Amino acid sequence: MKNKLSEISEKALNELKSILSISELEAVRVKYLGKKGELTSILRGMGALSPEERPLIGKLANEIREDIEKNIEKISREIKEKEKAEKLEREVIDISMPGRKKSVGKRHPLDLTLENMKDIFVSMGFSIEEGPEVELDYYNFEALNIPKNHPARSEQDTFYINDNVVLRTQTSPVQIRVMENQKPPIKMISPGKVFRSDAADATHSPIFYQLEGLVIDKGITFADLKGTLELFAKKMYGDKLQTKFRPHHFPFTEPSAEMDATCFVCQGKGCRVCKGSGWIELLGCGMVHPQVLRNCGIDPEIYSGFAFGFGVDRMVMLKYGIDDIRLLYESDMRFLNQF
Ligand code: 2U9
Repeated sequence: MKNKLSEISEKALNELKSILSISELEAVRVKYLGKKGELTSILRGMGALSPEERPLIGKLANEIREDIEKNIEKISREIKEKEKAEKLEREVIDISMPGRKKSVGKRHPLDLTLENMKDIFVSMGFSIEEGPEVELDYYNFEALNIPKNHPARSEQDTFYINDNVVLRTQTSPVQIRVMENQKPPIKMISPGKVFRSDAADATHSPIFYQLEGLVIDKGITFADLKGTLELFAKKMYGDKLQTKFRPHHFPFTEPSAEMDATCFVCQGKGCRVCKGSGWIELLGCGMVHPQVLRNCGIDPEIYSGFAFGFGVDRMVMLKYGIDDIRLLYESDMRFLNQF
């Protein structure tokens, strides 16, 4: 029995020397010290020993068990420490490596320009009004003096939802809704998205931005229109800017005009942006047509007013020298990162 125990002890300690992993270590523990392990079986068979032999063999068996357990514990610690060191080695940080660049969001040039324009109009006492982008044909056309079969309808390729509902082709329906709901004096702008079923090219996009304005009160004249729009242009592009008005035609204003301003790039000398003319077309405008006032329940014998409209995309393109409107809607970071 004694010899058997020494044999087991020697065999176990020998096996433990070549152990490399915790799972191998556990297998050795089970093999010798587990419920059905070799040492455990010996201890179970001790009943057959003589009463003199039993305590001696028992003591020896316990010593061997403790010895094997201590060895297992020691090897387990060593393996765990080795694994930890290897893990740390793998996790070494190369502090000389260049960091990852954080990409920070940018304001879109359309948004920057819109904010700039809105700030100026608010400083001049205008309120900002909004309305639906899906609009009744009545508000988008009829109320603005553009009946069915009017040539202006075919000029504006419209997205029709059905016979009575369209995607608004201008922000003017917002002004109609305000006039229906508010009594003059009215002094408002309506910035927003508009839609036209144009094929996209360098100067056309099916979505673009307009900023329109409306002023209605007693005694409003074309002089108010000129003064207001010239002041706006000077606040936007600088005091030296000059303006001129050319006659034009819109169904919703009479008389109508377009306002040009001296080129803000070359101050009127002539350059690439103004195509050598020294002038840039900034906006359309006019005195609100009496029929449009009547359509909204405002008596044109008592009230008069002026209206104007900017293409905001055009403002952005002129300001930054952008020659293709599609760049404003493609969300290409190589383009957007320049602002
Ligand atoms: C009401 C009455 C009159 C709005 C106006 C323009 C002139 C104009 C263009 C600018 C460039 C459209 O985006 S664009 O192509 N707009 O020239 N807009 S007067 O007149 C109104 C609006 C509402 C009730």
